[in-house]
Amino acid sequence: MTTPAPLSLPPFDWDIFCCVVDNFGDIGVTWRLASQLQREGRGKVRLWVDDLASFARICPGLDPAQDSQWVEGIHIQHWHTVLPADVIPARVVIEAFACELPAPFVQAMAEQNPPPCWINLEYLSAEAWVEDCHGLASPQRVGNTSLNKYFFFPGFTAKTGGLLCEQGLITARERWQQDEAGLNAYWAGLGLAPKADDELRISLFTYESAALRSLVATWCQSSTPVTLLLPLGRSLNDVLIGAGLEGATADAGDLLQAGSLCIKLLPMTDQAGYDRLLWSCDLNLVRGEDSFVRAQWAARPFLWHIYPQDDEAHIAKLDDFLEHYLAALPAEAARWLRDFSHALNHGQDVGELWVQWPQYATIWQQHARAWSHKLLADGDLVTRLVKFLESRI
Ligand code: TRH
Repeated sequence: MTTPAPLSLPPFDWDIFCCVVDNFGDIGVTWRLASQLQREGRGKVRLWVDDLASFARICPGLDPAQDSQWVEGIHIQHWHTVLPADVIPARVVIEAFACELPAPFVQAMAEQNPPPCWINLEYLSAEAWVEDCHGLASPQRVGNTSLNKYFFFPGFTAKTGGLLCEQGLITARERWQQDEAGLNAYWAGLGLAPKADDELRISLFTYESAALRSLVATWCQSSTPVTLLLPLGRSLNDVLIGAGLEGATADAGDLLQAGSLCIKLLPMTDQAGYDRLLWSCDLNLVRGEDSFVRAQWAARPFLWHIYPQDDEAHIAKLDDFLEHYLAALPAEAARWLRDFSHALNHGQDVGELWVQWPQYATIWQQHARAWSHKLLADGDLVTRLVKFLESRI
């Protein structure tokens, strides 16, 4: 899958710069964007990444030891302080999440005629001010000239940049979720029996939270079987404590049992593999930005463990999202889900809330499907981005 970079590079249409702040979200979003642009024939893409080791965790085809390489038709460039000689900027330059572009690269942009369109792709947020700032230009002084940098905000409404969703994803999901034999084969591939009628399968990819301990403990006491699909990572310790398995050896592939709860430990896979996990489960607990978006495309109930910020800024962001997400639900179900989301994100005991799952599961399932459909009504992020660029270039 990985091929060494040829000596001379083609002209690029897109340069995307990604600085991995922590975890996998920054690279997760930029890799999805790069892949979609490439696959949908939007031109040649070069992705600059400062941390190839993190990238390789979600992209097994990548060799972190190589400075530059082609993966799935995209040129991956390890982003060092020193740029490769004679680098020519692409027609569109995207700095992800306000990562600062290297000064010599910006200089090279200013020397192009016409200069590239410069986009700052921002973090996803449902806050109201995003609509006012989406698409705004910020003039940047470069030597004797000035370049406009445009703010592009993903979001949940028509006045924002929308959400990343590649063409054909929803059709693929529908096919997957309706293919019972295929699902059974998928579970068998993970070493699991077909899902029983009364069983719940739940994926969990969150940060550390004491709330997980109470949730897992409740699942252990459940009157019906629960299978937890757990990619190894930051949630593991709380899950083990909740299940009373603290200190147990826990390796990818292991199957642990605690009362009614069966825990299947999974290795991290590529992003397509993670999508399939989300599509296959009855409920997904997700986090950050990209897994949060993908859970919405899974059209299944999900709980969002938002990326924690200082001074609780994330709770206001959670509420702004819930304002949209819960709007179409009956008041009682919406209240329950809001309480559940808050308790999860405040690290509180969620056992009592979980007990009400059977009461709200069906309406939540229907809502998840309608929500996924509604989100795409005004087009996906790449469609909106291309339209935006056409109006600027
Ligand atoms: O990993 P995250 O917590 O990432 C982030 C970063 O911390 C970032 O700095 C922060 O600002 C942002 O969250 C909000 O969560 P996220 O965004 O869900 O990214 C996880 C990525 O990992 C996503 O692209 C899905 C991918 N993934 C796989 O590809 N395979 C897997 O097996 C799993 C579990 C995840």
